[in-house]
Amino acid sequence: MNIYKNIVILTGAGISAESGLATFRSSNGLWNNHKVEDVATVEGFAKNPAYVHDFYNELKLELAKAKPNNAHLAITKLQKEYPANISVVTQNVDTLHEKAKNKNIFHIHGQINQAVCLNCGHILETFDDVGIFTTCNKCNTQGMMKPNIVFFGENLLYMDKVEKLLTTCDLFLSIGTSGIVFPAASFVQTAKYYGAKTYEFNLETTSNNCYFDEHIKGPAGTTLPAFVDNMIKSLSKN
Ligand code: BJW
Repeated sequence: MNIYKNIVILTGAGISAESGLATFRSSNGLWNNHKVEDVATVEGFAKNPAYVHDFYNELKLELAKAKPNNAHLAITKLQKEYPANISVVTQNVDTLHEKAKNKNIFHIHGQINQAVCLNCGHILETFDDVGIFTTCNKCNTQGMMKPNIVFFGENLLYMDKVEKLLTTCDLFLSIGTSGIVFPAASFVQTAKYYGAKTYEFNLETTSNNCYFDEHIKGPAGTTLPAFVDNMIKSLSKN
């Protein structure tokens, strides 16, 4: 195995599945009983913010209880024991990467434990309920807080930084994402174009499969720790 210097790890809902969290597009998916357009779009939030807040307040309770699994912990090990710049670009709004003590985490689709004030841009960090009566603790405006979740039609967070990481990485790992949602779905293409070796860890082959050099099929909680151990072992062989 090569020795890598700059590694980007893209994660999706599948990395949290073994922590008991539902993915989005499985049969019992996260949006079960809810229409995507009602709870995950700018228009849905504008139409009925109270409904959207209720949805995310409920999800927040569930995510707060979840614990990181072996896949999150494998990233911790890699970041501790492998001498490279290793960034975690996550589409997940849960905080399992933080709970596993991963470093250099970029939540491109937002975070469940944050709300953003649409009046002044202040980010409120809380696991408590947020709603249409919440007052911003910076500008004191009431009713302008939005869950800090990137809805369809909104720009992603940290994209300038992420673009730089993608164009300079020599290893790109995609873990537990269906590759359906853009622009995250195109990150592998960018990384590959700029010369990175690309790996996909998933239960199944995704629609993005032609951009991956290697597919590692199976639950990430098993496949990723084995892969990380091999990477660390390869250091002593070089
Ligand atoms: C395991 C496993 C185990 C299970 N081990 N694996 C270009 C072309 C077409 C459309 C667009 C485009 N560019 C932009 C768009 C529009 C849109 C889009 O992508 N639409 C598509 C649906 C076609 N994108 C946007 O609007 C984005 N914004 C944007 O592009 O801004 C610029 C712009 C603005 C205005 C106009 C045009 C452009 C924003 C996207 C925001 C996504 N937000 C969400 C929801 C947040 C709300 C919520 O939390 O409820 O983020 S969508 C949802 O999907 C969530 C996720 O982060 C995201 C990705 O899902 P993920 O993580 O891949 O989960 P799943 O369930 O799909 O897959 C899980 C995978 O894990 C599966 O493959 C399993 O097999 C696997 N797995 N267990 C390993 N144990």
